Amino acid sequence: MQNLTKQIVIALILGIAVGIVMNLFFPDLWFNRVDTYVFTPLGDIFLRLIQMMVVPIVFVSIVLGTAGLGDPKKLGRIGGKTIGFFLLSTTVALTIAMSLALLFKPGEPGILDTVDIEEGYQAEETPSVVDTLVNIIPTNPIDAMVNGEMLQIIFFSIFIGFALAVLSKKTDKIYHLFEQAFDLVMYLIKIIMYMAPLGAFALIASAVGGTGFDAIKSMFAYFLVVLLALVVHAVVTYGSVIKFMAKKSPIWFIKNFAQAISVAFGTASSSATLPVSMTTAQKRLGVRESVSGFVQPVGATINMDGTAIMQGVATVFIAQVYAESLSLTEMLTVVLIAVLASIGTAGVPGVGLIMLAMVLDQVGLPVEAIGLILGVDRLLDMTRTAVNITGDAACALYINETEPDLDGEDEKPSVSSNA
Ligand code: DAS
Repeated sequence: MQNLTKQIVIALILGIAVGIVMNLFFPDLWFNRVDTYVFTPLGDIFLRLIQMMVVPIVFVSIVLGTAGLGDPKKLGRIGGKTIGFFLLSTTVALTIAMSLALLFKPGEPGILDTVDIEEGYQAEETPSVVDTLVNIIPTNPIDAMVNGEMLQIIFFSIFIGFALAVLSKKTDKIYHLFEQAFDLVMYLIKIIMYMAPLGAFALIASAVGGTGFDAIKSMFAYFLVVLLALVVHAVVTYGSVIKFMAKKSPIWFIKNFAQAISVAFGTASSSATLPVSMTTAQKRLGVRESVSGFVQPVGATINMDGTAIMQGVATVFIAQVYAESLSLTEMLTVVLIAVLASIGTAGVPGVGLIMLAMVLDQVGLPVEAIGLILGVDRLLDMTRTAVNITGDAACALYINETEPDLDGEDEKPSVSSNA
């Protein structure tokens, strides 16, 4: 397990211990002094650092993710099939996630509705579905960035990325500028994530100190529902794709792709796992290099089913802890944002949590509640990253088995007969 992961797990355990001791033996001291002047400010500092990076990372990574797809005219059928598969599978992932969260209610009985919530917090009235879709188009993109209108920022970013893809060489300097901006943003996030253990300690201690064992119960209920959704999506969705669309055995797929899955789990980074997942898909699953070379890098950039699952469960969970119910429009907004945001979610540790802050903000839920789930997020990050890259490989296998050899393509390598 990575060093940062160990630190966060230790911070989680220490935070729970401190929270329980303060909640049981020093409640007055806790509320009047310790939490007010130490833990809450520390947690808020970490959350504000995360929120500070949302607009930059969404804008830069979605522009690059879209531009990286290449000229739509040249994407051809494989490109269209791949992107269609990714958007559909992420939508299915979110549907599974939110359905299970609504079914098992991990956030009830609404522990935070009895604790002082952010002054004046009220779930904002959300517009109708039609208004939500029309409002995606920003009348002033700079204004959208200033006000954190994320759907408008995402739309504008996709538009720019599309133009960069079509204009290609004419705008390669701008493209490289975005590449450098991406490296800058990811470096800043890396620095912020070093504060994650301290942030996790402060936020979970504050949550447990304020609500006692209820916070721990809610946190682990959330953890279990996310894990369940990840397993259901991997087994049902990917299993069906492999069996009925790629006409292969899911058991054979898992046995041969297990090495890449374990690297993704260990690194919590799709990007770091990409070389292994591509080699494994080509050598063990028999995916042609040309298919693997397009589908998996694109998938590592724009296809994050595991991350979308966390965001879907977390949003419903946090609404429940504040005893709020999400309207159909709000749930559709979550799906739309999470699917579009997955285009920009970079394949590095912890970035899904940053995107979650954006999703919560867009449906009027307080970002502070991330404190309830931050402690277990790193463990979930490892699991959801494994799902992210498995989805990319399942798509690559499906494309490989259903698309004829491309011009001059290398022959499809023979794969063991027990496939
Ligand atoms: N760790 C990210 C990845 O590499 C996913 C996430 O943060 O949700 O896929």
